[in-house]
Amino acid sequence: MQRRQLFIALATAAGLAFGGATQAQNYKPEYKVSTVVGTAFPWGKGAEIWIDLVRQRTNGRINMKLYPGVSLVQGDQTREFTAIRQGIIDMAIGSTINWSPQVKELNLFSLPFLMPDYRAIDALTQGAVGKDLFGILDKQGVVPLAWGENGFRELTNSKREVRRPDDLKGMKIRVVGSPLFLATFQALGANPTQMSWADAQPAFASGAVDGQENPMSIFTAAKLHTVGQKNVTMWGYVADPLVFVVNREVWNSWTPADREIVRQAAIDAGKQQIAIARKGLDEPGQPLVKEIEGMGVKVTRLSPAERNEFVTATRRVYAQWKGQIGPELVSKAEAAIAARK
Ligand code: X2X
Repeated sequence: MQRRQLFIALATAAGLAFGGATQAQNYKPEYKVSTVVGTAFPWGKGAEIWIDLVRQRTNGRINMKLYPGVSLVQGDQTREFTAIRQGIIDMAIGSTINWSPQVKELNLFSLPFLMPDYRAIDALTQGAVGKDLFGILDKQGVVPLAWGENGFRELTNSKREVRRPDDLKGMKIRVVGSPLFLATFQALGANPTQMSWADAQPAFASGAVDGQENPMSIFTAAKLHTVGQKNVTMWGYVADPLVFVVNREVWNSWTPADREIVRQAAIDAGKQQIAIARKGLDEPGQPLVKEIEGMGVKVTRLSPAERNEFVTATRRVYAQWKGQIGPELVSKAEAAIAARK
């Protein structure tokens, strides 16, 4: 090596080392990751996978820490999205339901009986509609990276078997998030009440509310059968995807290479998380449902005609909210679902 070349090589190495050090100085010692539920749930497991992948792939440059129970916003999950924008939260895996008060288009997934099966969810999140929604989130000031899944939300209660809308009459049902949930349950003749997840569990235990709707993986991990929820109706009326996001300023503070690592880790974690969320539900015989029946829970499966009564009872709410969400986006979603493989 000639002296000049040697000099360049040394200067480059020093520059890299120096650059690395400056870079690391801009990095925070810890990045706060918000979720509603912890690692006993598929949702929290997804966060754990993301955190571990990022730590490994950045050699610890990006150190994420999980704050479950939306503790960074005192348990008020409908304030999570605003807190991410403000930088109170650095990173999050959030449910579309919880962010829908700020991002009205996310109500799409809460339109009653829009998505008949898992392939319908995929047709939206993995297709053009998913891209549109990421564009909307981006415009609202957060950086969306990947999709995950909470799941199809089934109806549970402590009172009686629910087979028809009539069975819901006067039942006090806990819901979260946007007014669309209130409208849906009012249309069904129930008495919905909005409440955070933190407040809901004691309310089931005390009998202050009769019922709720959540994915079966939440039901089992939270042991809702031990707080009186002895009746389950498998109606799959809505499903909430999860979204992996980063606060915009935090994102901009990272090197392009590290951004790519965090994005790819979110995509990988999201895929694994969705598989965990569907475990026992998207396979023949639905072993998770059998497990729940084994806990002394009455599980009701609706015939197509029975399910249709719930669909009919909520059609007006669907039509009204299609207008509020954006008729174009909803029509695009309907077409993607109709064309699903
Ligand atoms: O509060 C709920 O029902 C939960 C845990 O499913 C969400 O955060 C949407």
